[in-house]
Amino acid sequence: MIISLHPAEATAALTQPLAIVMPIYNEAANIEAVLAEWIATLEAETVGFQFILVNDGSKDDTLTSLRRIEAERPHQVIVIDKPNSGHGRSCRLGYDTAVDSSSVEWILQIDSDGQCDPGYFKEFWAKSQAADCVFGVRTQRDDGVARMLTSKICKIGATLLGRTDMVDPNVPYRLMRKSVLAGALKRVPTAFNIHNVALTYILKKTPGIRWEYVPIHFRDRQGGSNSINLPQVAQWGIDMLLELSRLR
Ligand SMILES: Nc1nc2c(ncn2[C@@H]2O[C@H](COP(=O)(O)OP(=O)(O)OP(=O)(O)O)[C@@H](O)[C@H]2O)c(=O)[nH]1
Ligand SMILES: [Mg+2]
Repeated sequence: MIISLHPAEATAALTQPLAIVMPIYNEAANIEAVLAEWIATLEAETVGFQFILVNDGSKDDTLTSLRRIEAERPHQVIVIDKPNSGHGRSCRLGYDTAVDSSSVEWILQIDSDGQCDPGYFKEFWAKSQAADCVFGVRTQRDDGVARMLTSKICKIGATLLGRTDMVDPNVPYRLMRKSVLAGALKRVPTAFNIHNVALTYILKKTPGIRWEYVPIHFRDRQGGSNSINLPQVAQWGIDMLLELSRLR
């Protein structure tokens, strides 16, 4: 049977130690290839995994693709279908779903457009054995100067407000131990928009967390088109600063 689960049902369906949270919006051109690439990589590791695929109100055929993959791999893929609320809130829904599961020990967040190369996962996983957070650092990027500048501005803003180096605060390639993620989520209001930056901010300011980083080559999106424009990026920057200034 093919169903799109509610978060509580998705939590109940999680049975593996590694939950992979993917926010997905209009990625019909990418999603099957991206998942095939990631599943091939993860199956070569010894860890049991399940994807939490958060369809963020896609207007293209993404949901049809997701349902097909879910039907083929019901033990590896869980789909949550919901109206559009943006990358941050979609990640948050995935995180909340994962941390409520007793089987989950680790949460990996990656994007769904193929920018996150699964070739780095082995290094993330190896580093996680002695760490609580393993975050990517986008040292090489194929997605253009505007994206690089946006990330730099994000880093400077978060670092100045937090008075600690936030490294690559918005990186969408991050592996977090459930216990530390659950603690950080309690301090980030669900109504926030830019959840990943807020989470980095809280995690970096929490004493005792063991950090590791993996330098990554961030690819260009593997298909489909960019749906982000300058006014939207400016609005996110404002949201981010307002939200970070509210965190304690
Ligand atoms: N643009 C956008 N992406 C979303 C949304 N909800 C979830 N996503 C997903 O969030 C990830 C990041 O969005 P992208 O559009 O790739 O943003 P980006 O990486 O800054 O830009 P490009 O890859 O250059 O298009 C993708 O995996 C999207 O599928 C949303 O409301 N808008
Ligand atoms: Mg992208």
